[in-house]
Amino acid sequence: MVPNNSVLLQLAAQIRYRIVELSHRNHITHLASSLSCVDILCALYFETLNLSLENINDPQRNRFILSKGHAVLALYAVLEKRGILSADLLNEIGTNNALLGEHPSMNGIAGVEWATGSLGHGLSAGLGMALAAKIQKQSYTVTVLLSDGECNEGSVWEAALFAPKHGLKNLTAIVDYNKWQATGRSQEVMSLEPLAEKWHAFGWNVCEVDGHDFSALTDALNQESPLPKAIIAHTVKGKGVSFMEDDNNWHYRVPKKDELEKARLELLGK
Ligand SMILES: Cc1ncc(C[n+]2csc(CCOP(=O)(O)OP(=O)(O)O)c2C)c(N)n1
Repeated sequence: MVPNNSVLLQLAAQIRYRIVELSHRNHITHLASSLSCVDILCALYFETLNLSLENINDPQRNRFILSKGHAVLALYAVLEKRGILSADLLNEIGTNNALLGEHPSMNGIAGVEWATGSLGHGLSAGLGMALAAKIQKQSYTVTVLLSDGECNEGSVWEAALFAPKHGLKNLTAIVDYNKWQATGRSQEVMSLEPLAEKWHAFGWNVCEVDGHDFSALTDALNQESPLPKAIIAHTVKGKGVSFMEDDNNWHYRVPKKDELEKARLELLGK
């Protein structure tokens, strides 16, 4: 059953707290990058992708690639909430000899389709999968989540050229457009605007949404199109924790004990 918006809000808050807690506990960075895309991942994993423990290794499953691999905490926390990844494994993330590292790696982990972290490669990997599905007449879809800074990479635009040429209507690219990169505002580091027009000019079906609005995200994800789809999701880096929102220091900082407590109060109300 698809959860309603208030249930999704609750799930997203719990997932955000789990991310903050893991960052504090195991000193995992890129916290704000993870918080930015939680609502997008919730819309995907709780509403549209139809992925569960039962079908996660099914050859017909829909594929998802977190191309902005540094936001690994968000992916793993959602997989955990979905019952696909165990809490024990996740608790060890980033520690010595742990199976889970600070970027997604397949390593036999169900739910990770591609090792990412070196920005700019996820879309090409995803379109290869989408092309394979088309050639083999399979009906699965492929969704790739990119960051805005990642769109500085030429390889993203090579992939953007390729997908419409091959009519990959089973491919969706989502850009988590939080307007920040590692070292500053995206607009100042490398202006992407007009971003939607660029994807449109490359031949994609484009829509822009509030990346924290579940209904808008779900509508965009469910839209049928004869073209590959690009969803420009406007987001806030650090979303959900007031003192992290739109503060790029949280790209690298990890929360101290008192900051964890503050975040818990805000997210869980206790
Ligand atoms: C090819 C490559 N170059 C550099 C990095 C180091 N790096 C990690 S995150 C990041 C940029 C973060 O900004 P953005 O990609 O927009 O993602 P956000 O964290 O804002 O969601 C960079 C340059 C990388 N992971 N891969």
